[in-house]
Amino acid sequence: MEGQPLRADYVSANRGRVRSTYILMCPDNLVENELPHLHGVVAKPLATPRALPARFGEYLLEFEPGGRSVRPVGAGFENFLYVLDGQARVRTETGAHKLESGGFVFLPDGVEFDIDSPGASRALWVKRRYERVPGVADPETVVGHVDEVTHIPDDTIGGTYAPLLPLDERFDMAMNVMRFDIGARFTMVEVHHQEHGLYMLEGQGLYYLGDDHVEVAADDFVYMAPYCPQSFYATGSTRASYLLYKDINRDGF
Ligand code: UGY
Ligand code: MN
Repeated sequence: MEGQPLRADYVSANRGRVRSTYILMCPDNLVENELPHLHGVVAKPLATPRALPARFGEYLLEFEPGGRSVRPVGAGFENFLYVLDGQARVRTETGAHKLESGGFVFLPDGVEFDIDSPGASRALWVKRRYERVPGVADPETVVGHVDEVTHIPDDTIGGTYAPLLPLDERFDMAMNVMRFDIGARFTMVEVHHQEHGLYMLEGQGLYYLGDDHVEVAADDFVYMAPYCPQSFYATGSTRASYLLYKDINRDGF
């Protein structure tokens, strides 16, 4: 009507999606939560078993300066922490680890931890119940940095993948950093029985998920259910990379 301003605020800019085989969550979609014993820490759940059939949890933790656990956390799970920016300190009964951006630690089932952040920082926390197999030993603690692991070229993804954890059968989860030069793309559409939690670390791209082509960019998260068709095409003007959770070395029963 004449004289009335357009109500542009009615137009949704939402990119988030929930489909039967995947979920896309973008920074604007994330809701602030609190987790027990973490003070001065905003927790943004990315994946939990409430999402489709997810068998793992993944959280974005945003630490205020001095944010910390006030008693050990992680009981009953194996836990993986990856620092996105800033610095976090992780302590267990047997060790203390200072993690800078790109630093990570894997703690096997039975190892609880304390965490604190001297300044503002962000970290990803991935947890799952360990699937113990008779005759297979438990995995050990792993500490490292993304710049110190081997980035292996892989024709099927058109980029490189860097396993942050050993791929041997003691481990039932993989955490890989996948990197793609501009224009790189998968040479196949994967369909597999494992699930993924994918956190975009940098760059952007077009993800084929289920029956859709979806644009993704830094700080987006994608949950892919088992059997979700998937392939990636790096479309930005800088390198794209993501941190990928995958369940491995178990039969899915
Ligand atoms: O290992 C993988 O399944 C990996 N190539 N998948 C992915 O990046 N979507
Ligand atoms: Mn895959």
